[in-house]
Amino acid sequence: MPPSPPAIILSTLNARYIHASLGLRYLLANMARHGGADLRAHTVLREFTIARRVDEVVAALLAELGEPADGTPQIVGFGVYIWNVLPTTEVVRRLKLARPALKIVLGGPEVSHEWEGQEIVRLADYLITGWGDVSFPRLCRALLHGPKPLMKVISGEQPALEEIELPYAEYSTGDLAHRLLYVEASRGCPFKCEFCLSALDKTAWAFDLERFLAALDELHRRGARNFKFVDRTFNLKIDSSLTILQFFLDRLTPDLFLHFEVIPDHLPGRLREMIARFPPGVLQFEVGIQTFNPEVQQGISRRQDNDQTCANVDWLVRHSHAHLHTDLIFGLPGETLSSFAAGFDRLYALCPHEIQLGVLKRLRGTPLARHGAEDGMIYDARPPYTVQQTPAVDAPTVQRFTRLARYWDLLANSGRFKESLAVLLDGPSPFAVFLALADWLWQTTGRTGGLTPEKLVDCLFEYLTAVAGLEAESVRRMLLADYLASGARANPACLQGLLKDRDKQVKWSVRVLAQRQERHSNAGG
Ligand code: B12
Ligand code: SF4
Repeated sequence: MPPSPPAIILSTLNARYIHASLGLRYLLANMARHGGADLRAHTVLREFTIARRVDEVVAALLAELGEPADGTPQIVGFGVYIWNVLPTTEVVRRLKLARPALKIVLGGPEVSHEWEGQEIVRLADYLITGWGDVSFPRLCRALLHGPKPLMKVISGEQPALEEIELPYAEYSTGDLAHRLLYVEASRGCPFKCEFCLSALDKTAWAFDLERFLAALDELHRRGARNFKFVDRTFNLKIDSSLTILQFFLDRLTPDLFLHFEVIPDHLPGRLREMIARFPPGVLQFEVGIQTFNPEVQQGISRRQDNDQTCANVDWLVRHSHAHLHTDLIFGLPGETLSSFAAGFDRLYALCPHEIQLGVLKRLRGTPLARHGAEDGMIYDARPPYTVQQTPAVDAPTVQRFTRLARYWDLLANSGRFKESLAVLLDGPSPFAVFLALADWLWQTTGRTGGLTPEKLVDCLFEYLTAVAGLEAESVRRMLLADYLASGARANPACLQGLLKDRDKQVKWSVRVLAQRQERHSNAGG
């Protein structure tokens, strides 16, 4: 007998394969407790990526649904996010055309707010806004066994966290081996930054630590070594942060990797001591700074002690082995190009490992909506709703910055041009220098995509010699060291001849690297 088709499919289009959906695993893990054992047995999880063609997603789902016995209802639940709402809308449209009786249930942050008028909501049968852990199983139970739900839009129940089953057993062996494992010690955030969806949360709710760590222990026992915490503020309750870090310190191995999002101005001594105990390569912190401009911070209700922030970033860079990703947002209400530049320069001086440059987005439901068109804030109407212009920054400047951010990723955040950029950006305003380089790159190449590492080497050579006026031979040596250290092995035009005897060059670059690392560790005290 062929296996009977599932009654319920949980599906989503992830940003990339490496990102496994934690939200859907919560729903799956709670099917038995809040829907009934029979429901769990008839539910499957099917993830795709946004790179997959819509017709292939539809075909895969239809094949999975098979031909149900007469009258048996089937349900597909979609997790809808800013990165997948457009293709998911098409998937839903085609599924409903192919199988009108299919019940489509939506959930996720993109359809939890301002859902009125959204095409995907119009096409679907049901929408659960907010948390779906308990409400989705209950809705499925009602759809399969009655009574028929009265409302199309259901406000997701937000139970005490003890009533939610943890989802970690739903990570498969394949997930453990190949994907980022998202984990969550707490939900929500007590802060109110207006551009952020978490500003809508009343507070942060913490899962019982003992229960959470037991689940992590089980994951670790199954071989998981790569954990990405989705907690909005990992360093909110220091006792919990310490317990979690100690848990990993007790299981320290060279392949362990931990990612946390932290607020920048809260790093008390005992947390510093704990962080300092981790060797290189284990900790990665995402440090949201967003802006150093106090007026802008006030305008978006973001509380942040800038001096404390700088002191903490400086301490982390100098005294810990944590890898720091710091974030800045361009286009916040009241931020000008020059005030942003001042913030960038202040951050750059602290030498974080990466500065991630984002452009403001007006996420559905966020309080940022109060800074609207009547105040001169213009956003793209399509996802991801990026700001187009503000009273302080005109549209060409936003586009100019967007190009700069792309070049910054290629040249700085890629880590491919460490030596060369350090020399170029050494001066009173690294931002101004990089902006000039970005403008030149745009004028010269006319594109921000499809630039190979070799093309970038040649562009930088031309810029550093012809525009910045640096001496050609020393520029060549710097670029060569960077190029070899990056591991690339093709043939940029400006390095012709120098790459002939590769073995010799590789040894030379290893020596340069060793000297550089020595310099870094000395600088780190
Ligand atoms: C992991 C993550 C990512 C991953 C992608 C993950 C993936 N699966 O592909 C990466 C790092 C790529 C990413 C990128 C971005 N992200 Co992101 N990301 C997150 C993060 C940190 C965790 C998501 C998560 O697992 N949460 C935990 C689970 C339990 O919550 P949940 O997913 O919301 O699921 C619950 C409910 O939504 C609901 N639910 C979910 N699915 C379903 C399905 C059904 C049927 C039902 C009924 C209910 C339901 O029930 C779940 C349990 O209660 C969240 C912040 C956060 N802590 O939530 C931001 C978040 C989702 N991201 C956000 C944003 C804005 C972005 C970016 C645009 C940021 C940027 N670069 O500017 C990019 C876009 C990427 C792109 N390619 O375009 C916003 C989302 C806004 C939105 N409307 O979707 C969030 C909420 C952060 C914020 N600022 O507030 N992100
Ligand atoms: S930006 Fe960070 S601190 Fe501010 S509300 Fe969002 S999660 Fe909380």
